[in-house]
Amino acid sequence: MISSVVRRPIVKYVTTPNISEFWPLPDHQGVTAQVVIAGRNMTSLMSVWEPHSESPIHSHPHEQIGVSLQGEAVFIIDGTEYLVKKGDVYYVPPNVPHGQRNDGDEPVIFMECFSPVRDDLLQRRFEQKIHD
Ligand code: NI
Repeated sequence: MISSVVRRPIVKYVTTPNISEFWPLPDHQGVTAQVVIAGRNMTSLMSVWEPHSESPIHSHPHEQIGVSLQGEAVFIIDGTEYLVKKGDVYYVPPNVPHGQRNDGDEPVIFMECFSPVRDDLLQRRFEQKIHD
């Protein structure tokens, strides 16, 4: 039997990121972020990487797919470095060690999606396994 119950959406359908709501991403240097949309099965994050900022090498069970909206950065994925330029799209498989850094003099902006939901980021935390 098909339910006629319409489930209430848990997010707005359309939203505009507000730069004033960005918060520092723990364990990162020079990175601020905002959860743009919290979906049922995925989390969308926008992040701003100041010049010479970087993340730790870390891993998480979530798939991570993103695009550079501005600037270029180096991704280290499973030990290999990749240059991600404006408009480039990247994919990080689950549980693969990775990190990012901005070697340039311009801020970099990423829009990313994680699946499943990043509960830690919804609570403004960063609780991934950090690798030496
Ligand atoms: Ni990650």
